[in-house]
Amino acid sequence: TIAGMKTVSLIGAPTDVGASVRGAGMGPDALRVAGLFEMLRDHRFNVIDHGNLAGPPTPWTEPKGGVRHLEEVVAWNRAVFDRVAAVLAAGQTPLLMGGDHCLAIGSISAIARHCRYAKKKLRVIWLDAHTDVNNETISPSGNVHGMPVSCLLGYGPKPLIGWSGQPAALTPEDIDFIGIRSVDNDEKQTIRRLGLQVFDMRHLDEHGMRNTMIEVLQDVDDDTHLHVSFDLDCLDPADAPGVGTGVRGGPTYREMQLCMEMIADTGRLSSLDVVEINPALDVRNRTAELAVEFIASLFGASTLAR
Ligand code: B3U
Ligand code: MN
Ligand code: MN
Repeated sequence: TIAGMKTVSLIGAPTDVGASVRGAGMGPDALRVAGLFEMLRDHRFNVIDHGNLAGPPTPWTEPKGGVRHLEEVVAWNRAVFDRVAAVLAAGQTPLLMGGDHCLAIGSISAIARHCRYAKKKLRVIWLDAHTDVNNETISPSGNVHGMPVSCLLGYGPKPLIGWSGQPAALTPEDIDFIGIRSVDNDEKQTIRRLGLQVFDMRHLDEHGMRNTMIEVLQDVDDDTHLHVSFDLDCLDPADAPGVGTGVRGGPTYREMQLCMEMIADTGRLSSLDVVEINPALDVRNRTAELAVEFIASLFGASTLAR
């Protein structure tokens, strides 16, 4: 189950401002249609749907200075930051419904600030096919959804840095990546330089999800705020076709369920991003429905749980 808190606050951020493929802005409603609210309520959480945040439309212009749509990315993340901060201050559990993954900058910056005041250790689990550790100097695309980790570590476009009140919201030890199978060449250097903990698909193949999660979760304790940033392209596109940048060879349905259940078992899950669902590319809302199944497990709904 989740850490001490019984009220889950759904926050919709309907934008594809950090992506290059249109459609992730429809993610929040896809999750609502897939029954996210009802699922959580049926599992006896108090749930508040805050509706959707407002922000600028996506201009679909070319990158400037290595970044696409910087001004609009800042505006959306500001809205996310403020709402996530308010939800945490009210003692509730924020569940950000994206939107593309650039929104993790606002979400995790607010969480990092909260953790500093609440004297909690922040641990982030990044479920993704990609490491999202590009920045404006190395990104091949200029899309900010490939840069949130870098920004949170303190390297990236100036207007996106330092929101947590510290130069960096996270240190490299605070974050573990799971399911990785697409990393750009310059990202590889950054990963090595910073010593990022990347559990790629090869690691999962060789060690299995169980051993991997034991390692990831070993130092989670009562003072830990566990945040999961769940990019649906972590899954195999055969299971989750509704994503903009799918990469084949992801964890199986069963492996991902186990991952979610083992996180749930810690009892420390305290916030969640669900991002990159693209209903324009989906098949009968399958990807949002799958997301709701995994979120159920993450919130403690294992087969035999009562
Ligand atoms: N690494 C590539 C591709 C990418 C990253 N995140 C997503 N796609 N969703 C980039 O553009 O940074
Ligand atoms: Mn991502
Ligand atoms: Mn991804």
